[in-house]
Amino acid sequence: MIKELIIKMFTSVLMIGILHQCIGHVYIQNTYHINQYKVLRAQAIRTDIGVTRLDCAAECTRDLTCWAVNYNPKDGVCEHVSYGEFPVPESAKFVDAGWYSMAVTAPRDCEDWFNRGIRKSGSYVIQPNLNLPPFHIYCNMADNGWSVIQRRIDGTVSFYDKIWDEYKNGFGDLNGEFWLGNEKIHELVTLNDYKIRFDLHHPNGTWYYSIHENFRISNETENYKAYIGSFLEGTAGAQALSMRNREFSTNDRDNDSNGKVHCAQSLNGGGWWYSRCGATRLNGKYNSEGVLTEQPRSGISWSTDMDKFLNKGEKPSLLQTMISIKRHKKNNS
Ligand SMILES: [Ca+2]
Repeated sequence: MIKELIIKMFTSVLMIGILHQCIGHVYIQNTYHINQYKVLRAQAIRTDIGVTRLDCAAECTRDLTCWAVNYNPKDGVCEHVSYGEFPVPESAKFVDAGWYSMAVTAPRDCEDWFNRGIRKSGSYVIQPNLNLPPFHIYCNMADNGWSVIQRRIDGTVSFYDKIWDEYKNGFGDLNGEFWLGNEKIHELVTLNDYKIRFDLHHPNGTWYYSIHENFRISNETENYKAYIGSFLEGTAGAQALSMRNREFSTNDRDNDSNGKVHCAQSLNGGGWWYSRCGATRLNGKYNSEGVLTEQPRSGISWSTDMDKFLNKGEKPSLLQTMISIKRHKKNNS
């Protein structure tokens, strides 16, 4: 609501010429809405001097509380304005010679950050849908920027006992182990076509991976049902197809395809798109030995195909996993 008002306000006098001239090919169009007046000078939450217009706007996108900037090219003065000050009252809005104000929106995903020149993996603010608030996500900047929706590293965060609402809203630490949250995943994959990548660290020391096209999940009303397209490439096989058309289940919600068993609960498998129940559960109970066990039930499992890599007849429990998504170039040039 607030965001819509500010966008409307700024776009009413959008100056495309300046946008192209100043932003050039490095930044993404539609990110900056430039206006020739200045807002709320007295209430700037931060002021930088001697910066470029580009850096001024870029710095704003890194801060969740910054929704607009005032910029004066003469001395490179950059004022950050907080969303808390909007909608801007007419009395506070005035034309000031030499100043420009820009409403700034965050990138829609990690690839947009990569295209802005960011190369360091870490937590960044994105805003896939301009009508919804921006949020933080972990970006893996390898291979042009993947938006990470799940990460397991060492068992610090417990996944198997989390309930529906926790999987819905996300949990964990973005710089460590986490589940981004089904609402955010749904928001991310709804407006563009995404491919999905699974990175799996087997206890034999090898990383395996698998990429499928056309990944999306429906909304909560449809239990975040998963849609998975064709296998594109990878060393971990097409096991993700087991998730195709499956609804999400958790400890406290049984939406799987097995009428007799509550897969998430009985396998200590955590929230997942179970079939009947299948071998795949990347949110299962962590086993630091790297072994899938029955008593007690624990393990992070992908596919029976991966069993052959272990000795001693033991079944492997993955030691690290990462699930990430990126826009599919075929459909989004
Ligand atoms: Ca069931």
